[in-house]
Amino acid sequence: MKKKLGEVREVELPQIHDFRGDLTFIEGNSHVPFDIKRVYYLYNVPVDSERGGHAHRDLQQVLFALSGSFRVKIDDGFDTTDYWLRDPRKGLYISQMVWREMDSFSQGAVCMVLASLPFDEADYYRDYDMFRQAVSAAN
Ligand code: T46
Repeated sequence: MKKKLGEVREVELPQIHDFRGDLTFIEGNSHVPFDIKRVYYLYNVPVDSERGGHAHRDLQQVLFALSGSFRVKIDDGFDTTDYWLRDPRKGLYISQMVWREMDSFSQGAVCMVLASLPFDEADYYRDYDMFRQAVSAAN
């Protein structure tokens, strides 16, 4: 039986709606399944840009489209799935050991990412074959 090392799932956040507009909030270890150690965001992204193209050894993240939309292509070493992020209340949780690529950014799209760890280049698999070898080694 195949042993997946990673997990991907959609996360839905609370929304407080009144006549002044909408408010959504995020609490670590509650709405996202980790302590939030870092927040970063992608903006001024050209519509033909391709980002990602890596996996992480330990890092967990949740991605949100705060504005606009984009596609996240997921590969856990066995299966591939495309997700579209376009609703600021709905995020995509991506655990360690999941390859992700992002494209099809709409004009003005803003991607906010909540991360479980500080930035560490050593945590990245930026070579797809090395990522696949690591998944195979665990099976
Ligand atoms: C991911 C997707 C969604 C830093 O110095 N600190 C940081 O916190 C980050 C995220 C990046 N950087 C540096 C590393 C590179 O020299 O910024 C440069 C661009 O990073 P990268 O090419 O990894 O950017 P993306 O958009 O391809 O990927 C990023 C995250 O790195 C990645 O974890 O899942 O956003």
